[in-house]
Amino acid sequence: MKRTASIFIPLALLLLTALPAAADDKPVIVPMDGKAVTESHQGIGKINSVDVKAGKINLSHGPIASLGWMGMTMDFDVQDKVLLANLKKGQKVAFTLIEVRKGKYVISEITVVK
Ligand SMILES: [Cu+2]
Repeated sequence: MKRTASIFIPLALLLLTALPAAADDKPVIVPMDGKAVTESHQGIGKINSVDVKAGKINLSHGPIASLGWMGMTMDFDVQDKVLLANLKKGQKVAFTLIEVRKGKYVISEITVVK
């Protein structure tokens, strides 16, 4: 009796956990249109100015192939002003851009490189 029960309890638990999991599979599927995935782009640049209050940084950046951008000097908004806390004019940086709305790219990550 004891032996039988010890086999059936794990089996019953397996069934109980497996069934709801199978039912939940559908909503978890990642849509194929890619909207659930945030595409990001990598760039390298040199800092011309930093405005922590405004959350802006001016960079002279190299080409960003994944966006079809040539190298240029421009202002970027940052996703979080905290990203600018320790950055200074003249530093070389590696940064990541994400598209927050159509055609609007902001810096989501930025680190000083040597
Ligand atoms: Cu640019």
